[in-house]
Amino acid sequence: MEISVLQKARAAYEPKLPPAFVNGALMTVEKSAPTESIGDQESIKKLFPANYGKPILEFSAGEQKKAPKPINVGVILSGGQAPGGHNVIAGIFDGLRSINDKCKLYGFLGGPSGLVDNESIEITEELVKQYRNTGGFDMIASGRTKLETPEQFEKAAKNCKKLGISALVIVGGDDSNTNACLLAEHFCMKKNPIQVIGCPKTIDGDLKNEFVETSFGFDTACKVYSELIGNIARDADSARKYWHFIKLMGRTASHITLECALQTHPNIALISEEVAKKKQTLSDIVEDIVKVIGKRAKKKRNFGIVLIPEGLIEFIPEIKKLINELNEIMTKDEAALNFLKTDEDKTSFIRGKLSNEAASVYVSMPMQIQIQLIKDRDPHGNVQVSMIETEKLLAQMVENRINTLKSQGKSDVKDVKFKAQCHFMGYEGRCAAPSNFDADYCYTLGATAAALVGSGSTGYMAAVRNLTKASDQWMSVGIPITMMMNMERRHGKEKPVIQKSLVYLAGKVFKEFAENRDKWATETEYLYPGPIQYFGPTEVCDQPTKTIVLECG
Ligand code: FBP
Repeated sequence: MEISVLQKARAAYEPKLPPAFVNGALMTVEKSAPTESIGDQESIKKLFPANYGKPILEFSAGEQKKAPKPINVGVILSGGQAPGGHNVIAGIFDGLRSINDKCKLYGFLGGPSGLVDNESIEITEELVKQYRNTGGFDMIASGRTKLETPEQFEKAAKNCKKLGISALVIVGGDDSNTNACLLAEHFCMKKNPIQVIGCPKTIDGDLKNEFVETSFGFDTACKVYSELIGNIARDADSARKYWHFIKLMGRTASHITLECALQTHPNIALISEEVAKKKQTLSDIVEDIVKVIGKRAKKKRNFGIVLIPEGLIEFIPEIKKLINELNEIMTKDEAALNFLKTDEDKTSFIRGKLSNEAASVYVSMPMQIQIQLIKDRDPHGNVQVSMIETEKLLAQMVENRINTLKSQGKSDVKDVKFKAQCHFMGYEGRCAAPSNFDADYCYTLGATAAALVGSGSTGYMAAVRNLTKASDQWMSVGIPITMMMNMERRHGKEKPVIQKSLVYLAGKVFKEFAENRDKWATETEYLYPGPIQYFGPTEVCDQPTKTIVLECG
């Protein structure tokens, strides 16, 4: 297989490991006092009697006395791709080899379904070599099957037994790690000694808390999007005729939009969590954008950049209410809806079932958006926000509003010449070659997962602390997954879940943005971060995100 020149050079990159791994993944473990879940302690304790209250584990260099017996481990990549996944696998592989040369690593294919359907490959030295420091999850592929029923757990146990697997590493987001903990608990209760370890992955950056500083992939994805936004901003300032509406992935949370705003200084960045707090309507948002467009036009700046988080519409209270009603109708009337052939028939059926308030919001939207809002939900029951063209919805509504104001002779928009270009950035960044930060972090996460396996732990998430410092000060830890849990209502039932982290409006990251945004709105102070640099001075190549620096630095 032919590979690019950069890929060749990247293959030779040796990810930095904290000094604790100087003798490999056979380490000394220090235990904290027993822990509590972040909320609903009684309920979580009852649901996880075997795993609740475990201590935090901190690893330090141990003696390199190989384990007497080899361990067979299975790894699963779950959910959306995130840069660095292959380095997690490489870290587990090398870590296991340091425990015992005969340890074997199996990759379950296509995500959690591979474990249930027994589709796997053995991950060999040769295979790992081809994927070190590369982006993507293509070594074993990913999938979104939810691993949550006792039947699936039993199939998983049977398939592990066939391969002699005594530990699983599940690399995923908040939902997948919650399910990893349910699986760990199931095995403990069945007295099945299979260990289950989780790994924090998602470009969305919403799997973080007091114990996990960031999820892997966020760093690289934000850097890729920021490069592209910077390029578009420079084009905007060169042509001086377009407003660019850029929607950014991130599902529910606006962390990606906020980080990209700090990296590029756009004229407008909407933050869903703030929209919800201020209870803004869609027309309030449009009005705010039109105001900025009007002010810039007065300065002869008929161009600009608007960043829009992917999950925005779910945070607008009137649309949230509409989505809740749509979810109910789509569940209750699934058969009737499936019977209808055209999108027009479906949307008109739905309109008839909505409350008056929700129906008036629904019909106010362009037909394309009405159709997108009733597309299939993902296996976790979420609206597939990446399929809703919020950027086009806003650009269209802004244009309509400007035309209305112009027809009323309003002076605010007198100088406006509005032409929009719409973009959606998501898939462009999810499989990028990991930045040095993600390459190092992921390799360390993999090595930590191997150390957790070596120490006989289960129900833990691999984590690395001190990430804003140089890697020689990083600390490798195991966090009991129950510790990050609380109870939340999902699909009408109370469920134990890892709490999702949304943008904290009183936090330093949002404050930094809020203090600067008025200036960025009317001036043209774009920053052009340029492409990720893999080779060169550390201040150019090894910088973590502004988010993590402000939160943990
Ligand atoms: P995860 O939460 O699984 O990491 O997925 C991240 C993400 O990229 C979201 O930002 C986006 O909404 C979603 O995946 C898109 O899903 P899909 O890849 O199924 O289109």
